Amino acid sequence: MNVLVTGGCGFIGSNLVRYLRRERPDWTVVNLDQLTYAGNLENLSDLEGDPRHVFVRGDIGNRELVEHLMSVHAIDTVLHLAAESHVDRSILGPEVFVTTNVLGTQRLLEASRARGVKRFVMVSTDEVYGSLGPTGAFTESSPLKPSSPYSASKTSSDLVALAYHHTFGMDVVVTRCSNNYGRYQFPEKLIPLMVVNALHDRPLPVYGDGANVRDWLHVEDHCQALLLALEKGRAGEVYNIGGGAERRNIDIVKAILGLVGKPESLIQYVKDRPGHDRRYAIDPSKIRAELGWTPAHTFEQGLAETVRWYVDHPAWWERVMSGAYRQYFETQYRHR
Ligand code: NAD
Ligand code: TDX
Repeated sequence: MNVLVTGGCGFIGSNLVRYLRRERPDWTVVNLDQLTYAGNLENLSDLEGDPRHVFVRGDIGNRELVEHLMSVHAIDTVLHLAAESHVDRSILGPEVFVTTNVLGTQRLLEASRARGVKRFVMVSTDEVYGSLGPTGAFTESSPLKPSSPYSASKTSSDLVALAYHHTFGMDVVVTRCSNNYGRYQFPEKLIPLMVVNALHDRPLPVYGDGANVRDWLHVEDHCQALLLALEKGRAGEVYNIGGGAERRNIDIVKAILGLVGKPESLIQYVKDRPGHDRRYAIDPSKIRAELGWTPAHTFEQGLAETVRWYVDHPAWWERVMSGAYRQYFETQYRHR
């Protein structure tokens, strides 16, 4: 098998590339990534010299490039993760979210259709369903009501992917997962941001009253679910993936402070995120019943391990936050 993973230098993508190399050692993984601020080849430095991991720097929206690499590497399957992924950034500047997430995805689908790929897995998000009240959970048939420019762009790409199945008969599987956490997450997202700020004795900015709830999924459990969706999912189907760990933001922030031994006086309540979704919760019955998926990590253990990883790897987050590694990489490219 020759698999194209898009966004393989980002948080989930790099964990997924490593997971695939470990679990399916005879597959070749071609990793197409533009290396935006969120993508770092350093996330995969342990795979340097691995002949079955091929990195290509480029834009999913560059049809010529995508068709060329699909043909050169005889790609038969696509796992599509590349996206602009941060809600707050989509509020500051929505345009690139539509360009990458919607148009980029459509172009990648078109190239995949032309190539006749056997399966296209579209990694979507639970944010397509919008916000929940205090009870209930999203099922695959919950109405789609995205709130932010980010989630609206993901909903559009999710629906375009399903349209390629319904209209053109392409083999597409859509997954909608909850909030991931784990190693190599860029420190703009809640958990790594709070760890890094706490380690620097900087204020921890909690939006609104801190009582917004997210359903947390360990990135390795997510990778396992994606491989199952790829190998056993049914074409044209949507699968929700959730960790079954609903937590209030403020409780996570306090747990992180406890783990790094810093005082709660670092917590600073700040102005709420505009349009902030109150609660997400996932009903993962379908993927459990059909694909036999169950998460292996408990949240408390996974959080403690993740926090420990950030504490032990300051050089990683200092470099990715300063863009130092990307600048080095770009210099290397210019000289070639
Ligand atoms: P990330 O921001 O860490 O990584 C995104 C990657 O995509 C980066 O490596 C970036 O360089 C690359 N990229 C961006 N634009 C590109 C383009 N035009 N062409 C090629 N590559 C490009 O994101 P993540 O958190 O790893 O999320 C991966 C996917 O999972 C996204 O589609 C996201 O919407 C989805 N998702 C994430 C979460 C989460 O909690 N992180 C939850 C649900 C769904
Ligand atoms: O500084 C902060 N303070 C704060 O209170 C940040 C960065 C976040 N928050 C809150 C907002 C959310 O309620 O924490 C919660 C989690 O925020 P994010 O880490 O930004 O994630 P979220 O907005 O929930 O979106 C994430 O999950 C769904 C990913 O970023 C998306 O890519 C994914 O689709």
